[in-house]
Amino acid sequence: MGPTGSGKSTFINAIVNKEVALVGHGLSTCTQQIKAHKYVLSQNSEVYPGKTVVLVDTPGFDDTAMHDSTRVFKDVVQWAAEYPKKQETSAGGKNSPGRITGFIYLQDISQKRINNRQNIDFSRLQQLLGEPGSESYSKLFLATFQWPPKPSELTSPSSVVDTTTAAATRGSASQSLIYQQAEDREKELKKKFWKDLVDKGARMVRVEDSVHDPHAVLLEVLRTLGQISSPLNPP
Ligand SMILES: Nc1nc2c(ncn2[C@@H]2O[C@H](COP(=O)(O)OP(=O)(O)OP(=O)(O)O)[C@@H](O)[C@H]2O)c(=O)[nH]1
Ligand SMILES: [Mg+2]
Repeated sequence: MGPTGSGKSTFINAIVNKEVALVGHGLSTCTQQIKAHKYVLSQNSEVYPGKTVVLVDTPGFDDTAMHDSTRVFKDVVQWAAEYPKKQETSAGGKNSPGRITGFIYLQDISQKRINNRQNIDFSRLQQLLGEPGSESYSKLFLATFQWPPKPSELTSPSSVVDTTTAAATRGSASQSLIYQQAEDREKELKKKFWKDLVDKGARMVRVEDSVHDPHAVLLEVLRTLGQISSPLNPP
């Protein structure tokens, strides 16, 4: 889940390593309907080898098609309840009742400001998850996405011998600044906008290709969820 354009569909494609979800490159919202994408973990996976995970792509909050977060939450809960019945009909088998095992909220870390609507969405997330102390919060992963590339090592000024090297140094200094600003925004999310959620048990996770790519994040989420016994039962 998350704001429109935060990269939800891209995130799913990166996990599955295939273009299963449609990614939008224009200004208008892309994903219009909730859609499940099944992903079978490899037999060598350290977490749940060979098991199938259902990744659910949702419309973005406050998108140009007017889905607000309350509506998306409601639709997802209803969708999850009905999903096993649909599987039963198509596969002819029996499935356990639907439940949402965990939420990943994606935040584009390159976004320069948190707007009022997003701030309201964070409060709505709390309404959805209920009282502090409930295990529900530990099933919420607040993931920052679209990180800038990690800056390469800066060349020391003494080694600057020509204009090409000087330009490269300036370039890498500005890369450094962009990266630093993203890290500062992450800190601000933690201390301010996501403080209540984090204090109540939600986990922050960085999705950064060079360090912690979407697949690694999925494994971390599954590992964590596996240690929590009760299902998430939003009101
Ligand atoms: N640079 C960069 N661009 C990204 C990244 N992830 C997504 N994008 C771009 O962001 C745009 C929106 O990506 P989507 O995956 O469609 O976003 P979404 O959250 O599914 O959007 P909606 O379906 O409208 O809610 C596309 O142009 C993507 O290529 C990333 O990690 N880095
Ligand atoms: Mg999408």
